[in-house]
Amino acid sequence: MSFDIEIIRSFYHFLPDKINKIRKLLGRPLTLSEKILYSHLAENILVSNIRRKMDYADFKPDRIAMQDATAQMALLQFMVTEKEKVSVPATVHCDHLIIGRSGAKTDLKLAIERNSEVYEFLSSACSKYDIGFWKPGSGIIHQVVLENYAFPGGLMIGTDSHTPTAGGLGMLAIGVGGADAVDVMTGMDWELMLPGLIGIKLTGRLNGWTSPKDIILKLTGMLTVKGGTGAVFEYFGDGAESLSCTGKATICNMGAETGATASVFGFDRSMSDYLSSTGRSEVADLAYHRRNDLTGDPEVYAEPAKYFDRYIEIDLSELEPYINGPYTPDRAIPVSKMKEEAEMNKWPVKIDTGLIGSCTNSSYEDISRAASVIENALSQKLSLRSEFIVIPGSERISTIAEHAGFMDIFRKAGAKVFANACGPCIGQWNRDDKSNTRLNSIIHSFNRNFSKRADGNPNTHAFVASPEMVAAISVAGDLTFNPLTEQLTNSEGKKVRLDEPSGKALPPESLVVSMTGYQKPSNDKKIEIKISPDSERMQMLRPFNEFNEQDFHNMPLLIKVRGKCTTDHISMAGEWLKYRGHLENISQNYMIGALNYFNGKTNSVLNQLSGKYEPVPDTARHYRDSGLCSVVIGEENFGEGSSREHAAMEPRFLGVRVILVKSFARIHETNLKKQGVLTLTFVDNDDYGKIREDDRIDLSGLDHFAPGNKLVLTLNHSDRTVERIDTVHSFNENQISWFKAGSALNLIRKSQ
Ligand code: MIC
Ligand code: SF4
Repeated sequence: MSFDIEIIRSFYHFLPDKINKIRKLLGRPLTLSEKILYSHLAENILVSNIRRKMDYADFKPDRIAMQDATAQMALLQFMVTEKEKVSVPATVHCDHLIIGRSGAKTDLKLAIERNSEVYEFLSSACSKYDIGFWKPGSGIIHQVVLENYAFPGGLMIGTDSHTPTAGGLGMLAIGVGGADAVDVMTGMDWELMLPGLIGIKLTGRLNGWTSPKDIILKLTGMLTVKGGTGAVFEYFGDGAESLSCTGKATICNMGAETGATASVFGFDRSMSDYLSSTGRSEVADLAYHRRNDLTGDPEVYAEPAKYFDRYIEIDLSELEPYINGPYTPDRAIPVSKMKEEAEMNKWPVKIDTGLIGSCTNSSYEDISRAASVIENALSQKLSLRSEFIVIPGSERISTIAEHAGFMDIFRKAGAKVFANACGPCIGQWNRDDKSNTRLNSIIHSFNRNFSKRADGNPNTHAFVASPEMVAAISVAGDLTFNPLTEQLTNSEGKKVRLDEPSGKALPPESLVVSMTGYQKPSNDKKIEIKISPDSERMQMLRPFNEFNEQDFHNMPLLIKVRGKCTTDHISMAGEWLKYRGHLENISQNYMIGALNYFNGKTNSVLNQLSGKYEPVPDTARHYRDSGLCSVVIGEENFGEGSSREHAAMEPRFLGVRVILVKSFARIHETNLKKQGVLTLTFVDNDDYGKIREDDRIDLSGLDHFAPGNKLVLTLNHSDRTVERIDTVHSFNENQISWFKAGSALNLIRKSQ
């Protein structure tokens, strides 16, 4: 079945004409990213007037996807607008709230019991507002989108940072906060700063133990967690064409770890095969007829340095498997160097658990290659020395993997199979080991490995690798094992070498997989969405206050964060996921993971009113309830990671009005602006040092707040000295009107 087939047909019908016009207007050949972005521009925007990384433009996405942990807030905001139905096709996917413990069946049952209030809210809101609903157990948002909705040349947004996964099927898919989704659901255009373009040419062929995951692990190491900020990665070259569609999706998924806005590959055979294998031959045929418009122009790929802002080349034939970590996905270590690194850094080398799957690596190819490693190990009388957990990305994948016998191989080796959901990837893992501080290592094929992410233990060293490498290392039980060069001792005391993994891109036959977990969109106006005022899980939203200049005087410092501050530090996931529909309750986790610059502790800041060190959320509330707004200071790439807008709504709810940092991650900055928080960056990063723990801060110049102007902060130190620091902002006219209205949502309500 092909969803959206009429929309896709009509889009392809008009595409050549649109692209010819754009090419003529710009007078040069086009990259694929430009073709997709420009063909989705809102009518009033002139292509030649927008400059990359400088100008905002309005777009019309084809689709919106939301997952349960972010959809709750998105839909609560949508309800405030009082619209009758969504203006663009949309889906909600129940994947984040399922805790992995003993196995798919029992875990799913428990999740349905525990989260019934949330699932009912989401399901009835979907039926009321014309949104497709994927029930718990149906799969992880990005995998389900790839299997059902993504199409080459399309543009979509999703309330999850790994939305770019659909780039593996040639779609430009961008992660956003819920408030952006609300704009599009209400029929407004979607605003984005025109991204920069990074061209990545892949040459040669993967071989032996290397896989698509290693390409992105290497690239993340090269670019770091902020190197892709504000850019689209466009992959091309004969190496790119040699990869499977799902391998491409893995690469696009993890582009998010460099801060990239999106990643995309041009249409090719692998995509048309994948479309057919997932029951969408019709889309494959339509795309084939538009193949030249669904890839970059040949002149661009012949002289990439001329058309991209940056150009990188990777030879796949020379690539080595990588293991990235611990604590950050950009610490890229080739497998041959792991022994040395682990020894030097004294990392625990015994691997407690290996985990494969997630939205990053759940394809038939991934599962089949990992299964081949385990099967080969068993046949050579080796066994798993680590606990091994498989997390299939979707009902479709688990059905196919079961049918092919892969799950039996895993089970025979003693592995556990969890539900088709995020599970341990987002801290939804009830680890048998209850200790919350034990020093240990795990290895997984997910994308993120920030501190405490998988199990809440700050001493868990999490490493990221391909599923086949995770399988091999779990057999060895040792982080430093290199399957390319080393042997293992089997149960008979013999030295044996693991064979290279083998697998296929797609299942041999196209299986018809039932979609038991899907509920069709409907627009049933009779449905009443009820939220009990006593509920702990859901709470109706109350609008934030409009701009009042007085709020920006005499503001105490809430926290000056030292070092890395991801959205996991700002609004932790794991057990807190249960409050994603309740702003007041979830605000109790605000910044509890961030390090206070002044005392090196987490969740302990000076409360200037009580004179004591207290938890961050309590201190913020104390200030707010005493009529004071507060300020947060941070360092580089502040808010990297997730799209969760709770990380932006919580500070606003707690009275934080100014966040001043060295640099922001894209989605988080937009989320803050949408909620009416003033996002500022230092003109001189050394001024970070000037902010003291007991400062009272004034902000002047807001009466002439305009695009491009500087704003001056006055630091009133307790010794009565005063210092001034210059800051800049990136608000455009429209965003300034959100700020003045108190939030973007207030502005939508006003315009009704
Ligand atoms: C993640 O991988 O961090 C998440 C959990 O999927 C988040 C979304 C969320 O916090 O709900 C993301 O990537 O955006
Ligand atoms: Fe879920 Fe993990 Fe993927 Fe986020 S990265 S969508 S938590 S599987």
